Amino acid sequence: AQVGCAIHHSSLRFCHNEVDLAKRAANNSALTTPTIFSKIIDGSIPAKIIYRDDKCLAFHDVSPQAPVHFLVIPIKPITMLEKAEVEDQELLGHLMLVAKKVAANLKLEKGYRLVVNNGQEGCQSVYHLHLHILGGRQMNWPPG
Ligand code: TR5
Repeated sequence: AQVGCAIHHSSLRFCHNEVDLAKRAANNSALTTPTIFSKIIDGSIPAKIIYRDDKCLAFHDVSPQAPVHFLVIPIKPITMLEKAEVEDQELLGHLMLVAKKVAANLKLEKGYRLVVNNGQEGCQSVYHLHLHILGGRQMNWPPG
């Protein structure tokens, strides 16, 4: 990735190294608080939103890794799975049920994959909890 590659939409096309992005995010709180996802929630940055309710939002990933790649995020700014609490149990379940509903709406009848990247070694680059839903092609295992 480029030196000085910030985590925002316009740089993404020049910054393809996800591991490098994750390292930068973990080591630079200025890039992570508040995140780009807060701005998608408040509408100040556009996204292709496909589902919204009072607890969460789903939108297409700007850098899709499969024919269908969308994210489901809570409105509540939980930074990462590791920081979720027992009080978030219902919300976490809700995110998965929304993922399934949106996947069905997008006709992913043959299957799909859910991913949660947690922290630097999990390759997390945006510190607002999100589920990745990938589909529309055969997935492989193990992931990289
Ligand atoms: O690496 P993790 O698991 O943290 O995933 C973050 C995901 O957010 C990546 O798949 C990015 O491609 C995605 N992303 C990043 C931005 C963005 C986005 N998806 C939709 N819209 C986005 N905007 C406007 N800006 C981003 N920086």
